[in-house]
Amino acid sequence: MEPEERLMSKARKVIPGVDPKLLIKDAAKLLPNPARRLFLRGATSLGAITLLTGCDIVDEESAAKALLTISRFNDRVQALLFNPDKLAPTYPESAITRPFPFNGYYPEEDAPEVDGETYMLEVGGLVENKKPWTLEELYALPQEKQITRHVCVEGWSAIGSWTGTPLRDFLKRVGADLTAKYVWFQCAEGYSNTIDMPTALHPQTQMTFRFDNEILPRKYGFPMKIRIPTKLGFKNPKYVIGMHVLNQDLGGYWEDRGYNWFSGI
Ligand SMILES: Nc1nc2c(c(=O)[nH]1)N[C@H]1C(S)=C(S)[C@@H](COP(=O)(O)O)O[C@H]1N2
Ligand SMILES: [Mo]
Repeated sequence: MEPEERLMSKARKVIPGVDPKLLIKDAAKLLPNPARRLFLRGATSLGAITLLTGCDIVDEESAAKALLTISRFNDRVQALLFNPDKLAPTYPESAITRPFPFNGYYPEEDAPEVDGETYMLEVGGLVENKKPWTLEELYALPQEKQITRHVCVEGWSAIGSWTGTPLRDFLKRVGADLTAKYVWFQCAEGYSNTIDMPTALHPQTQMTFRFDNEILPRKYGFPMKIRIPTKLGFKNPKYVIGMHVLNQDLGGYWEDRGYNWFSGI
């Protein structure tokens, strides 16, 4: 199904009294500057919004379509603005949020229980060495710690401590084609997501094995998650069982449900 169709099939009823112009302006506020400023300056009338998004906003459906256009505009602009060398802020130990929130598309007690003894990380796609990795082999990789902020679109953020091996070192080690466009992650419970190669190669993008100096607990993604401090929470897959280097965008759980793809912060 195309994202448009997905969105349309999920579109709610028209809410009486909701001003489509305000709705679009709220969405545009999520754009990074200077795109936000440019967009808001142009979007001063409904006529201008129609021109910018190509949609005549008459009901919830056309508003959703316009939002998708803004989201894609957002993706393009953010991909252009993404600086592969710019680091996300780091924090002292004292800033760590305790307890750190759990989030998933299900309650915490339904989080997958992965058996570390039999776990194998599958590595596929455009890589020279497709040998699967045991947890013991992964734990033997060089590791570093980062204390960074996790931002979730659902409206919370928290500072955590994650330890693991830089994803770019792992990709080089397995002979990944670093000119490929994407890395797609598969998770134990069916979650998945795709990141672009510049993000995969960002120095702070990490294959994480420990949280707060302890073995990564079940709720935070045991045995391995991908920590990306330059991306929103949903772009940080937990319970990762497969990693595939691809030139094709396979999307992901939330990406397929209309969240904007790039989702940088
Ligand atoms: N496998 C998997 N990874 C996932 C999710 C999920 O439901 N399943 N939720 C995402 C979302 S929306 C957020 S905010 C973070 C939450 O991570 P945390 O539980 O460590 O706070 O995980 C992300 N990665
Ligand atoms: Mo999230």
